[in-house]
Amino acid sequence: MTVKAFNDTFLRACRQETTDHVPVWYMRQAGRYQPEYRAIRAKHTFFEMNYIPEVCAEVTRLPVEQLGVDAAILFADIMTPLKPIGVDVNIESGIGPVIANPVQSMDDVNRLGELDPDTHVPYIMEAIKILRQQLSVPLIGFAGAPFTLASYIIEGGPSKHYHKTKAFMYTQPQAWDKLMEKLGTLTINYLKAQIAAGAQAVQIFDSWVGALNDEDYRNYIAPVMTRILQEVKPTGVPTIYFGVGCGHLLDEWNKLPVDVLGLDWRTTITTAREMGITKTLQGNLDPTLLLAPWEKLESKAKEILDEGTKQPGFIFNLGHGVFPDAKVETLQKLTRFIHSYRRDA
Ligand code: 1CP
Repeated sequence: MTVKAFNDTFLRACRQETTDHVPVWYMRQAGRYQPEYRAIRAKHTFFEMNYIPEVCAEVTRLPVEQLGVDAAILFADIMTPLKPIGVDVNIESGIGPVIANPVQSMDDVNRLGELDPDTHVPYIMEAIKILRQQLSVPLIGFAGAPFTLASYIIEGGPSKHYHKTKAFMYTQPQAWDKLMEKLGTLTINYLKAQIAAGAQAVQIFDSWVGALNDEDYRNYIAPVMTRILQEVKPTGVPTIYFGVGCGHLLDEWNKLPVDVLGLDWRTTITTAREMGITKTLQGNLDPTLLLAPWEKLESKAKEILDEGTKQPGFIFNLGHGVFPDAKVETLQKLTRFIHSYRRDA
């Protein structure tokens, strides 16, 4: 086996260094759109794929080998570290996380345990170690952010309006604070353990925090996010923060001690920069465009590249995860297009 030279383009972009091509990876780059994934998934439950480090590593590598992306993201779920602390969660096909014992009160919050990554999720650390031996691109570790984790724990599963979550926040502020403190500590411990095992960057998914207005974000969420990011900072590993529909929160996000902000397609790269965002930006092609005719997809991708490359520190990604009905060939073609793009060319 020939060992490929390590491609550090993604890490250089995180640090706002110049790169010879625009680095790209895709949220949900491992998943149901891949026939190989579906074949492995047919033999295992979602969490079994997590528990067997060789399977986890294989699924993580699949899109790197198949698409040629510039980073790998560990195959797990934001719910993975919640199971060991007493959240009875299962990942159901076509739905997502479903929780049998949703949190409704302070007593429920008090019952949640503490995560000790080395004893509770040793398989994740093992998968990271295996991957570091095998990959020639950086490995991104990840965690869910407290609000987004709380939304599943309180709603009991996926939600549209997060009204139980927000009602909990407004009506039981002490229990909410305790929940944020516990989930904050869990996130810190989990990310630090992934970094110690070899993760070279970490992304914190706050997918659903856009349900809050900026004042509520400032009061209820910014303190716990600041604490998490400050704790991770001394590791020197780049941090990425992502959420859907969060354009109205960008001023708050810009104050966080984070390196990279992930945008969805509702906010253009130019708008974010005009708002004064100086951090590396990651994004932001609408994943639905993967289903559009190639010319439409290509022209939007070019527009994003033209905007992104106006200054160093840009990582191409989708504005949210790949849908199961996307085609592998489309993502391959898009990746080649991004890699061949040169500004002024
Ligand atoms: O390549 C990768 O990105 C795979 C690793 C990965 C990641 C980073 C998975 C596997 N899930 C996640 C993060 C995750 N999980 C997020 C944050 C990103 C996002 O917003 O999409 C969220 C919100 C979840 C929760 C979750 N897990 C959902 C969404 C449900 C909802 O509220 O709409 C779903 C469908 C899952 C299950 C899941 N996780 C991952 C995969 C491949 C799947 C599909 C599971 C299957 O095969 O049945």
